[in-house]
Amino acid sequence: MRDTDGLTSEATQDIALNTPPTATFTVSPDPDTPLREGTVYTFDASASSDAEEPAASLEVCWDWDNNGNCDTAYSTTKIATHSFAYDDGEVQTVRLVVRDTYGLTGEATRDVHVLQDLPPTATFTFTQPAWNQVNFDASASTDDHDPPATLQVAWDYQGDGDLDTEYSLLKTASYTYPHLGCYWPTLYVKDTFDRVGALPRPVNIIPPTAAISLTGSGGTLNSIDGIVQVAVYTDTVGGDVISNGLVITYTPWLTLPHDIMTGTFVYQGFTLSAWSLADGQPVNEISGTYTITVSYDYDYLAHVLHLPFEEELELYHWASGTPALWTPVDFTLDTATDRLVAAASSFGDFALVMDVHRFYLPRVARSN
Ligand SMILES: [Ca+2]
Ligand SMILES: [Ca+2]
Ligand SMILES: [Ca+2]
Ligand SMILES: [Ca+2]
Repeated sequence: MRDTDGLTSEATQDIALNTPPTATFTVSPDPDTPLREGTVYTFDASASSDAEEPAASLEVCWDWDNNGNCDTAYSTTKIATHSFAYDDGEVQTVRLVVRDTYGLTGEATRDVHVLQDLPPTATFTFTQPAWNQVNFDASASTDDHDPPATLQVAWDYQGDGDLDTEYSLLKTASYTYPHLGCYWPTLYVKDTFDRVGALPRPVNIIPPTAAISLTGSGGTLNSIDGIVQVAVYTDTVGGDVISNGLVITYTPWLTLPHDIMTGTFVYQGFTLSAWSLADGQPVNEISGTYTITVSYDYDYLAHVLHLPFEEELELYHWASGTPALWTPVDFTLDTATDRLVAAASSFGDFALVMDVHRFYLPRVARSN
């Protein structure tokens, strides 16, 4: 200061000047090298500094998406981890905020490059060493990042949406189906990022065609998974044969796919060609009208297989000729005794058909 006389005086005072911290951080692994989404990065702000105070007293917060709002609370802990989703961007910017004890802040940002991680491509083959046994092999499944050996697989054998196995590195499985039908077993493949790819494939669980040739005078036929009961009867009046008939009982029925009758299951094609009556005379050599009665197991079909089947029953007879045809045979359904009764004027190949494909397929979204 200087007064009007030119005299001066001086004084000094310490002014506390505070400066913002210097923010800096490292990222591991290298954020400039694109890595699959989900990779866990370690962020280390330990090298941040301040002119007035030690680093230990500085607080940091992390703004993972650089939207101006910290996603972590301020903390003196300088190390944090975070991972990124590809959906949020191929390049994502992380912002560090460093705060000194006076509340001044410094900031730094780094870009992290992210690669998409797709679900595995599920694929499998299968073999059927027996008609109801299926061996599955998913080893050809692949992933965009993980080698096949690290992929885990699980199986839904029916395609009903419920997994029947745990996830496992083992790529093969085997299953024996308790019931015939067309199933959509579904493979689920999971990569190390827990992304899951799935594939359903249709599998027909159908017994092989049983050769049904009614020969001899016995009353039973051995078939693939059951016994067909056959009975023959003859009505006579005054020693003359007036009526011949067969009763066929099969529980449960076999099924066989029939190319000619597309879209249906054929239950027990049976041949009535060489049955002998008690007197030794072959049935098919007796002229006239024959009664064919087929008994069905209502409880099994309706309550075990849950088939509303009775209205779907059809009886066909194979008519040779050019072209040979399956022709429908009229019949009467006796729901009281669970029998189907038809009259035929000739023997040959018959097929009992249930148009049940609409009901019996498992609940599954068809891929076509
Ligand atoms: Ca400071
Ligand atoms: Ca944020
Ligand atoms: Ca993947
Ligand atoms: Ca299942």
